[in-house]
Amino acid sequence: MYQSIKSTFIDLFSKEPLLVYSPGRINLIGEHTDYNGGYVLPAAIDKKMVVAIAANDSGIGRIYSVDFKEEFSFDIASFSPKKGHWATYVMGVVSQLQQAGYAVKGFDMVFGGDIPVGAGLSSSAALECAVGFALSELFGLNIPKKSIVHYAQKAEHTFAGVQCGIMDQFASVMGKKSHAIRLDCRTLEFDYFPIDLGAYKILLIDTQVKHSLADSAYNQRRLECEEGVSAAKQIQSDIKDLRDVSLDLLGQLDLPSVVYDRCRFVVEENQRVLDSCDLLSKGDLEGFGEKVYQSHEGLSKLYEVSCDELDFLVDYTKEVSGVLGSRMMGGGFGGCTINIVHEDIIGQLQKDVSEAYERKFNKSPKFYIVSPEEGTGLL
Ligand code: GAF
Repeated sequence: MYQSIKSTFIDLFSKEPLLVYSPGRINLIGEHTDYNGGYVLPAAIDKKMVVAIAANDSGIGRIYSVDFKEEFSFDIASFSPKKGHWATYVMGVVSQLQQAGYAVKGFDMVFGGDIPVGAGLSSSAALECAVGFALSELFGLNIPKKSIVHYAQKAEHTFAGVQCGIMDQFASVMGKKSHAIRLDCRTLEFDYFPIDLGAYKILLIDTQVKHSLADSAYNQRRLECEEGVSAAKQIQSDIKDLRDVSLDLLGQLDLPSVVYDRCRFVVEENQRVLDSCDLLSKGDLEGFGEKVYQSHEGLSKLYEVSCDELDFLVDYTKEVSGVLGSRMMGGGFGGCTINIVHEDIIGQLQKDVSEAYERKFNKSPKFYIVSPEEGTGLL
């Protein structure tokens, strides 16, 4: 993959590029907690977005997408968002760096990778992070890695129009082999949490669907959480985020039932992250698996970000011995489930799930066995 991106670059621009990568991510548990000041447990994976880049003298950003087989150019000195177009993720990061006072000059870029798009593995965050890191390296900007995380997130807000939390970009940049990142999304304090699942593997099952309401529903969930926080502040003024709200306090608030359900999910999910870390530290994989199933139940019934395909896949595994836990992962409305599966049954499970899923939805799922890997770097 790296070689083909590099040779595409040389064919198009007739010079040697700098090559950088940034990975996609999984999340073991802690969904929709990041923008509520809570905890998450993600990891970078061995699926990457790769950027080949070199400077030009023309003040133009020239980008070629290997996957879309399409070129796009913009004037570095004057440009605006192009929502819905892949180039907006690149331009969003350039814009953030410029606003922070970094001198970004003209560049030629080719990007591509093996993170499936729309599968909930954060291909867009990986692209943003790769672009931030590539520009920093190319122009000697020395941008700290945590700032790249921040600019990539802001690019998503301003140029893609999704009010995402910090998890995806943080995991992509800061990932570490064999470890998850236990991240406090309010303070950004984190530690690397060793992931040793013994004979169990992390199997992602890709529904191959991405329902179109995903972005607007995501922003809507954020607003519902903020409504809960505003009501809680009336009673307890030191509350900053849903992370500070107890179930007890939540029960005292006069909230519309939908808002109550959303907030209840977040409060419970946040606790599940902390409990899961305790369980994993003790090697209690069964206990962790139960938390994973509970997480899905909440995402589906209270937070309502699941869909028939995801629910089907999770329910299917409940009958299979050798699966410890399963849940939808990421923003929702499609993408992948994450499953903790004994290595001896993975082959059979894939076969059985494929048949059942095809019968029900008339399409085939995809499977990826993944493990925690290193974050953003030079190739
Ligand atoms: C998406 C967002 F980008 C993340 O910030 C996070 O909120 C996630 O959905 C849900 O946990 O991936």
